Amino acid sequence: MYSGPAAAGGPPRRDFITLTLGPQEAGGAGGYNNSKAWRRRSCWRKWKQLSRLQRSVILFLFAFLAVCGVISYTNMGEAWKSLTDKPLDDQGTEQEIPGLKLANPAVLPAPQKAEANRGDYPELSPQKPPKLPHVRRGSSNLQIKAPRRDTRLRTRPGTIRAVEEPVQADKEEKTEKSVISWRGAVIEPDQSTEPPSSKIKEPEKPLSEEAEHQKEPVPLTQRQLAVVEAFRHAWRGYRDFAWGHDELKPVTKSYSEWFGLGLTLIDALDTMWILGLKEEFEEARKWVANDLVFDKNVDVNLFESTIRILGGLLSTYHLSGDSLFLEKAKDIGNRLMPAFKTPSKIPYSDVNIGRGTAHPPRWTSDSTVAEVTSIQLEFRELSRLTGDEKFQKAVDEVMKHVHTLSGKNDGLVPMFINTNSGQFTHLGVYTLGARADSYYEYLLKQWIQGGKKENELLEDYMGAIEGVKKHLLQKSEPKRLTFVGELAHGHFSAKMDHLVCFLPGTLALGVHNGLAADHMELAEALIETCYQMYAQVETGLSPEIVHFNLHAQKGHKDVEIKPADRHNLLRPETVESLFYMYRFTGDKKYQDWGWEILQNFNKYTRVPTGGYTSINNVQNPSNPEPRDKMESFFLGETLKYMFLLFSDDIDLINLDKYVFNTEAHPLPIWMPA
Ligand code: DMJ
Repeated sequence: MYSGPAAAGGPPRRDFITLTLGPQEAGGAGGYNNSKAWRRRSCWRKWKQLSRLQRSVILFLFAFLAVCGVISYTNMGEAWKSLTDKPLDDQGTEQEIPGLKLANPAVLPAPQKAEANRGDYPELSPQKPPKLPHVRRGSSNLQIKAPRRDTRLRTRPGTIRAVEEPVQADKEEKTEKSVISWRGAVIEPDQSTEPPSSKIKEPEKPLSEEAEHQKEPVPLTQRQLAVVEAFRHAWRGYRDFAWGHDELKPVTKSYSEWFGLGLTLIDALDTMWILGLKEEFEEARKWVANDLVFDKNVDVNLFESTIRILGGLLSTYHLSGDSLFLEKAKDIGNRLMPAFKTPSKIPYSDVNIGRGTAHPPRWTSDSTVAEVTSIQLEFRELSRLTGDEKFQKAVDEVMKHVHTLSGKNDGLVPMFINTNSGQFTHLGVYTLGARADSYYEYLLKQWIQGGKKENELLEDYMGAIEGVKKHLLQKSEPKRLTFVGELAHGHFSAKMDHLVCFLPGTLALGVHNGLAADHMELAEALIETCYQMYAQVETGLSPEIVHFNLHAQKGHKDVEIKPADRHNLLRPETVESLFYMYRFTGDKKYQDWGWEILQNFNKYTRVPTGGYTSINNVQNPSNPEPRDKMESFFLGETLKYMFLLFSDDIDLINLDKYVFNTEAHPLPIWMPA
């Protein structure tokens, strides 16, 4: 305690008095006094007993701490705000959050801190999807999945009703965009997807690396398992007797070459992926990596090698995310480009991929219309992936040219086009079968691929379907089956190729994408006809070509078969359309029809030592006459569509994300950036 003026000039006594006497004084009689008033007085006494220097130092320290406290409080508040204002999915690394670095990390609440630091752990970071196979469904542990970026629920239960849900959901989505699904019939071409021209500028990633969602594995159905078994059986034959060659000859346990490029193996890659056949896929991948060489002095057909090889490699790249397949796709894509060096820019049919030369068939300078107009999905996608416009430019030019050509009949095209003049030839003959079929298919599919913005494609497609209705549709007797015939110089022929059976599926796909509702009625009628092309035949398998009866005759069915047409090549078109019809309607009869067809393939075309064979006579169950050839599309298309048909999982190649090329290789629909 300060002793007063009497002590002035004497030694300062207060240090000792205060520090030593205080408590004793307070407790004078040994009693304990802890009252607030006493404590306040005591502190004040202590403070007063300090020297001025001591008091200044203490005050300075307090002031300093107070300033630091204010600064750090402000920064922490900002950091907190930036964390809580951002959606959780957008919160990336610390560096991305302004202010967070300045804050004292130790005081941040734990969950946000963990989220903000995800970038410290690459395996958890959304920017770096693991390049490893993932499990999607059942045994399909090959599939790469990008980590979840969007938490919206997409999983659908595996029931038929679940198939109907997307129709409803789709309707709602489309209402927002002023587009009505097939039950409506309004087209709004201006969807929110990017135009191809702007998508082409930058190389793209595979779809598997886009925002995808994890979902519960969907168990395979019994019928899907039967397809897996069939595939394995077919693959065993190919592996044992034709490995690395184009096609298996299962009866003679040998192989045939067409291009010498392992056609069956490449065509089957994405089917193995989709079926979840990991070991088979890995083995085939090794062959692609080590043995697939395009630098060969060999003539290949532009169309066939585009849809099977380029298409197969691109889709496998998308499903697996494995850049090996993109590299191979680029290689073959570049090697096919000389085909477009023609006076008219309509490509030649054949290319020598080793020499870089191209030519038409020896007997003509014509190309087939379906061939030059059914390579677009693949080349356009190659441009999008590589950022190199030349592929897309070349094929778009063909479409633009064909759009303007005369010689069409209400949207129906002739079968040939001349590579010098660029004009249609052999005018007056119209079919939806061989040589014209996929022209119509690709009009619609390119329009879908490009985000429904290329109006000329849509116009040509809609016009062509009107042409089909006007000129080619008839009903048979006695069952009144609706079928698509042919027109030759004004004369109707009741002939229909099995190839035409792609049409119901394509029509249904168009309606799913907002096109006229009456196309769905036509699709339903036509798929019934295609099924009858199997059901009315002795083996339950369709011939290559049928003729329909236009007049009722006692004892005659609707379907007549000429001796030259009674072979079956294991073609996919009917199964393909059954898949689309089931996906969009959920009507189980389509699955049942497909199941019958699979059983008949097993009964009449399965070769015990491995593989399936095309047959010569679908009308003779006791001897269908094996032709000793398994076409690559049996693995690339027929069994793939079977497997998809028997699935209730609409996300198993979601048709709002992928469009199948004409060889059943799914390619992504271009989404907005
Ligand atoms: C396949 O190569 C393709 O589906 C093509 O469009 C038509 N021919 C076969 C299948 O039948």
